[in-house]
Amino acid sequence: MAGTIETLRELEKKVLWLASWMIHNANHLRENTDGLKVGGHQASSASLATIMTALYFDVLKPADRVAVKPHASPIFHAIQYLLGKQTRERLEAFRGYKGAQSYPSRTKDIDDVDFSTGSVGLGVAQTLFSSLVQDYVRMHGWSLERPEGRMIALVGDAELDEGNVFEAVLEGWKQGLRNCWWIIDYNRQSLDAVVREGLWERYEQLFKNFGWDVVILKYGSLQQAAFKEPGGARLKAWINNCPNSLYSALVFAGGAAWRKRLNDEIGDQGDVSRLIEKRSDAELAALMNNLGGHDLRSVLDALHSIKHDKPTCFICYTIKGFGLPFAGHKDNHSGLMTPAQMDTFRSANKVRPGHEWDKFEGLSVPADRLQDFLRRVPRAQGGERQLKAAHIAVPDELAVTVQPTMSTQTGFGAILNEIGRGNTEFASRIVTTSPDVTVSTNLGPWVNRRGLFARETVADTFKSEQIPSTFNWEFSRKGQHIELGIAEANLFILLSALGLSHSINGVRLLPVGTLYDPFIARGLDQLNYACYQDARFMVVATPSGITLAPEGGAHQSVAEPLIGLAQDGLAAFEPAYVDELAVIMRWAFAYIQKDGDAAPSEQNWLRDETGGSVYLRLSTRPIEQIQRAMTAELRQQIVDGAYWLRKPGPNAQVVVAFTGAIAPEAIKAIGLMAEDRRDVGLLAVTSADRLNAGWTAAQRARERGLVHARSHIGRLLAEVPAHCGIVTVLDGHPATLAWLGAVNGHRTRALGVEHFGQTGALADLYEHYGIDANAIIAAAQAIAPGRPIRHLKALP
Ligand SMILES: Cc1ncc(C[n+]2csc(CCOP(=O)(O)OP(=O)(O)O)c2C)c(N)n1
Ligand SMILES: [Mg+2]
Repeated sequence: MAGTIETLRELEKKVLWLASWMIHNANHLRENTDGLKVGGHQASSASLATIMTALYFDVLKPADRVAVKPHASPIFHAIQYLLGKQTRERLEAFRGYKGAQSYPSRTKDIDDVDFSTGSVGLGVAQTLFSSLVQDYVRMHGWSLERPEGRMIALVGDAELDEGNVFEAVLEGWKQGLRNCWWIIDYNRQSLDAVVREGLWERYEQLFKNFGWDVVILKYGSLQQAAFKEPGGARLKAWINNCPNSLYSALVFAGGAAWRKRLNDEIGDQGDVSRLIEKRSDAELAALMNNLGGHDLRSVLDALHSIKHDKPTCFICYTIKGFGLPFAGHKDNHSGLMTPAQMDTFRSANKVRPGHEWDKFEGLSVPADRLQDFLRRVPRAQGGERQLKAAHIAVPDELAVTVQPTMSTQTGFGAILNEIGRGNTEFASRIVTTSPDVTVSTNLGPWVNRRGLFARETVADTFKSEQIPSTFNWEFSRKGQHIELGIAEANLFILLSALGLSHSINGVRLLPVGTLYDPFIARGLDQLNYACYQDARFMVVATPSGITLAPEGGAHQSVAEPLIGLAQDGLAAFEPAYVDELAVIMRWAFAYIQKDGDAAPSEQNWLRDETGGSVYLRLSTRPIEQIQRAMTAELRQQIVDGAYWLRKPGPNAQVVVAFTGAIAPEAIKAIGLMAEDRRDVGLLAVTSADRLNAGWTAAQRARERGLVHARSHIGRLLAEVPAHCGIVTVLDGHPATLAWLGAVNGHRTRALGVEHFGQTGALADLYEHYGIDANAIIAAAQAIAPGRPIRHLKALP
């Protein structure tokens, strides 16, 4: 152990050096072609150098997974470099094109990032939900041959201001969280300033209230030894009473300032004066800076002391910028060492000019011993960290009985209910979840069949008391629905965790989450985060739009179709008919399992080989269904994003393109127009997102020389005469479809909802927002004047 700690101390120094140098190189040495500040966080990184050294080189086991505080990314990359997982080229290109990423990224970095971080607070919650998912997987009998891992977050103290962290803590308590460690870098500084006094006490109480073990690492071993000296108790009391701001300021000011302050305040009290006086300025500063989170021995002891699987929060006192010239300064968040300061730091680290990137330069332990040590590091023994899991076969068709009139939301419930009947591998891998809207999003029949998941079996009291209920609410380890409290942020982080199970646990799950469409906005950053780290899931948003008429403006969603269009990693669909939905869901279950980096090819505009997550925007509006045979061609078109419900003829003056629940209005409008106009076309758009992606991809491909590249929408609109106008309409923002006019230069009028909704009957609202049949006809008249239309009423 003595040899180990000595080696770890050397590595701790090296990690801080490399991280600081990486940032320095990016800002001061690398060519700057655009005049932008490159940035990087030397102070935030320094704050975690000791703790991350202890973790990565000693404590972590291969099955443990870590979310690193985003702005400690340089420390992470430096550690991975020493472990041979990161290249010097990428460190030199830190924050540059194809360089190590500013914040650890599962998809953009090459060095074994377990969880991406960046938007503070999200990686923290991700570890909690990943731990729940690990339990889910194991209790279903999968992955038992692999050891359980601890899900660990390195948390900046200001990250705990993010509400989503506490939403997660509450949910974790409900679900019996285990194997989760949150290590708080308690440097008492945020970006702007020094944080409030006494936060640690709030955290301690809070975490204990939720069943966590709390370990406080306040004093380093130098301090602990000093407290045992005569006068030590007085010094300890002074430290405990010192306000955060003053402590930070004195850390920055250094040994002489410490001496003056301590002498002024407690210096005439006998023993303690001697304790102070017998130390030089440098020794006194070292003593006062020796907080628990920078004392390798204390950190190792604390981390190794945990033998249970209770969730554990470590509050580690640290100094932001520890060991660097701006340590403790409240303005140090984006502080960078000057070249002169870096020179001094270089000499202190015994690094010769020209040898800055050398792994073992300036260390007192011989290189071969260090190399040997690094080879044996426990975490590095596990092989590939991003695991692979076999694909689960999806049936060729998802069965559903299409009623003459039904809504897509009812269709969704019916499709899952049918899947739930079967005793298939496919059905067993589906896991559903919902933030307290299980019943109202129509997951009830599925849950009745497959049960709720919990570590402890809980019978449905209503059932045992023989009180009739539509729903069987029984919890067991075999259940396949995870019921969440009303926190949409938690829904998306849970989907993120479930959707990474193939990579984290080596077990593929097929996650389906449901919520009301407007509340996507409530968890939007979490959804974006899940997509950013390439988690795979289906999110079913229902009900949606002003079609949810009597519910009013607070429950109606307007902007979400644009989110669907713009969100990367998420293929968005809004089917009108249930048979379309069945096709899309079948496709989606396969799409969320795809992996690979297929380059675009003539056959592959949409880059389907890469896969992604899927968003379905559904409706509660029952509409008349079309009884039709589903051909292979129609199936493909539904998935590609659009098909002709009625092809425009050669004399067509107008085409109506619609999406979703507004279908009956579009059909009615073209029926009425047909009395006066010939050959009116009707385009059913099932996915504005996929159509748009295909269109831009095909253009890009043509510009790169693939001259035959044609997008699906390009082919469909090639059949529309040039003089023809297009009216687009949906129950959401009109910009979602407005771009259709740009495909072949057709004159276009885009109808949709631009303002907050309100209560009303459907007809009232469709008329008010200008998306009813009459508004469609008026728009057609305006862009493709023909003979006056008989049925046109005055618009409101
Ligand atoms: C959601 C979000 N809001 C704001 C930021 C910008 N930001 C980055 S770090 C930071 C302060 C973090 O302080 P703390 O967590 O205490 O870490 P420290 O720098 O002290 O180590 C802020 C506000 C962010 N990354 N994410
Ligand atoms: Mg902080």
